[in-house]
Amino acid sequence: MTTRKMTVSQAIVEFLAHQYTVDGNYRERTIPGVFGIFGHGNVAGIGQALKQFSVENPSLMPYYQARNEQAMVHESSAFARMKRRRATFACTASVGPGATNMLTGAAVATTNRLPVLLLPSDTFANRASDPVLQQLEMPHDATLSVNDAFKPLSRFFDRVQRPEQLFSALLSAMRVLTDPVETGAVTIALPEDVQAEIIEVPEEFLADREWHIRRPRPDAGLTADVARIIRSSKKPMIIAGGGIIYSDAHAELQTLVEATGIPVGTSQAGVGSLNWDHPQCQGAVGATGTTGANRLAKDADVIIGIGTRYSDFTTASRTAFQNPNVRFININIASFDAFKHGSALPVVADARETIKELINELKGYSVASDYAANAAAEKKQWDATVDAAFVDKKLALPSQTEIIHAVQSASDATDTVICAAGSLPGDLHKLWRVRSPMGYHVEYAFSCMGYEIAAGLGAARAGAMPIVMVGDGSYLMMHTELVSAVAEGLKFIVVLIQNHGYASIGHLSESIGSQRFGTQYRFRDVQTNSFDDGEKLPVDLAANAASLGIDVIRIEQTNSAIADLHIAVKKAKSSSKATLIHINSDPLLYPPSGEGWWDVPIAPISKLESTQGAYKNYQEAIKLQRPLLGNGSKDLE
Ligand SMILES: Cc1ncc(C[n+]2csc(CCOP(=O)(O)OP(=O)(O)O)c2C)c(N)n1
Ligand SMILES: [Mg+2]
Repeated sequence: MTTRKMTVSQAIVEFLAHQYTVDGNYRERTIPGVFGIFGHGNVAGIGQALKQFSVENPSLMPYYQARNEQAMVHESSAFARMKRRRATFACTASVGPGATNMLTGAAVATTNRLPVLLLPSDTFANRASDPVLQQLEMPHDATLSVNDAFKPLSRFFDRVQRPEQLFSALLSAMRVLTDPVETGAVTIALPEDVQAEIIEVPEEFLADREWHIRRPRPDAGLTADVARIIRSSKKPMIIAGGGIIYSDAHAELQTLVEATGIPVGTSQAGVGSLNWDHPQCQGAVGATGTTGANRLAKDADVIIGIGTRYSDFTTASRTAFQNPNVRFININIASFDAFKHGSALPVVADARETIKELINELKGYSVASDYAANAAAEKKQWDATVDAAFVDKKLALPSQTEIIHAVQSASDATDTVICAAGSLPGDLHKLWRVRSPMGYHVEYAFSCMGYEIAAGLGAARAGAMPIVMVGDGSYLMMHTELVSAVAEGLKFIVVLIQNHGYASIGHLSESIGSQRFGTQYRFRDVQTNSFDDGEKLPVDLAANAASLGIDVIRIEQTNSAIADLHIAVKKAKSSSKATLIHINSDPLLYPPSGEGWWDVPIAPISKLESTQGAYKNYQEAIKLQRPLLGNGSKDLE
C-alpha cells in the first residue's frame, strides 16, 4: 500500500477535495470549498494546509473568508438547501469563541436537516501548555472542551485526538452528510497540535470517492394500502414539506395531484413544491396558512404528509385537523417523521419514488366533484383576498403586505426569496406567490435571526438570484456578510424593512396580553426604566449598509414608496453588484388572516387586565387542540 507523509490538516484538505455526491445523473463535489476564520487554533494547521493546497491546485479547494463564524455556517446551510442537500461547505474555526460562534449555525443546520461540515479547533491534545488561551478548563472533567457543546447539536461528532483517528472520523462525516435521514451538522473537533502532526496517509484515502444519495422505495405492497385508504376517503389532502424539494419530486407531485385532484397545503419548507397558481395548490397551511388550506385541513379525513416534520406551525399547534376520524399517511424518508401523529400509516421511503408508485396505484381515481369544486372556490376566495391586500394604498409608511407585493412583482420566476425570522416569514408564507421549485427559501425550523444575509450569500454561491427580505432586528443581529459580498463581488439583493423593533413579537406580545413590552427599539425612559414609550432611535441602517461598501437605495417616506420600491428592485436586479434597499414600514398593518392559530401559553393568574383577557381567549382556543391519540379536547376550566 502506498502512503504519503502529510500533516493531519493537509490530509483533511486533500481528502475533502476528492469527495463526490452522486444522485441519478447528478455527480458533483460534495465539499466544493472551505469557509474559515483563522486564529491560533487553526492558522498553523488547516490554514497552512489550505494555503499549500491552493498553491498546487488553485481552484480545487477554494477558501472563502467570513466575518463571523455563525454566518459562515448559515452560508453553508443555505448553499446546501439550494443544492437540495447534495453539497455543502466545510467551516474551519479557531479554538474557544471561534468554535462556539458556530453553535447556533449547527443548530440551524440540524433542525433544518441540512448538511454542514464543522471543523472547530480544539485545545491541545497533549496538554503540554494547558491552559491554552481560550481553553474552558473544567476542574471536574479534564476531557471537556467548549466543543462538547456541539454534541447535542450535531448528527455526528468526533474529536481527532490521535492522527490515525482521522480516517474513520472523515469517512463517518461524509456518510452522515450525504445520508438523507441522518444529515445535519457534522462536527469534527481538531485539537490544534493534532492538526499539525504527521500521518502516513494511504493513497486510497485521498482518491476520488463517490457518495450515493439513498432513494429508497416503499416496502412492497405499501403504496397499494395507501391507495386503498385514499380511494375510500372523501376529503383527502396533501401536506407538502421540504422533503418534496430535497427529493426533487415536484414534477411527480404535480402529475399526482393533476390526476387525482387532491388539494395541497405547503409547510414553510414545502413552498415551491407546486407553483402558487397551480389549481391544486392551496398555499400555506397551519398557523401562517391561507383560509383555503386551513379550511380544507380542518375537515380532511385523510392527511397525506409528504416530507414534512409536522412542526407546530404546520399543524397550527395540533388544531389544524378537526375531523374526528382523520387519518395520517406519512411519507417520509426518516422514520422519525413518518411515525408522527398517533394513528399514522408510516411510509418510510423517498418522496419521489413513493409518489411515482402512488401515481400508478391511484390510476383512474379522482376526488369527488363537489369536493374539487369546494377546493377551487376556497382557492379563488383566498387569491382574491390577497389581490385586495396587495393594492398599493399609497402610504408613506406602507404595510409589509404591500412591500412583499412590490418585491414579488419586480422579481423573476426563478429568483429566490430568502428569510428566517420576524413577521416576514409568516407574511411570506401566506402571500409570496412562488413560481419555481427553488423560488422560496425561508428557514423556519430554527427561525434564526441573522440567517438572512449570510444565507443570501450562500444561495448566490449556489447560482441562485437571491432576494433577501430582512427586518431591522435581524439586520442588527447579523449583517456582517455584506462585507463578504463586497469582497467577492457576489450579487444579491437585500430588502431591509425598518419598523423600529420587533413587529412580530410585538404583535404576539399584544395578543397574549403583554402590551408589546420590550419589543420596540426606543430610547430608555430613565424615570420609568422603560423602552416602550420613548422616541424612535436615530439609527440609519441604510447609512450603516453603505458604510460597508454595498450599493444602497433608500426608499423615501412618500406616498410613492411602494412604486419606488418596485423600481428599486428592478434596478437592483439589473446591477452587476449586490444592492441593499432600505424601506420604512408600519408595524401595525397586518396581512389578511388565514384562520390559523399558534399555541403560546398564557399566565392563568395575572394582575394585568390585558393578560386576563388573553387567558380567556386562550382557554377557548386550546379546546381545539387535538391530543396525540384519541379525540379528547383540552379543557383549562
Ligand atoms: C436569534 C434569535 N433571537 C430571538 C428570536 C425571537 N424573535 C423572533 S422574531 C424577533 C424579532 C425580529 O425583528 P425584525 O427582524 O425587526 O422583524 P419584525 O418582527 O419587525 O418583522 C425575535 C426577537 C429569534 N427568532 N432568533
Ligand atoms: Mg423590525
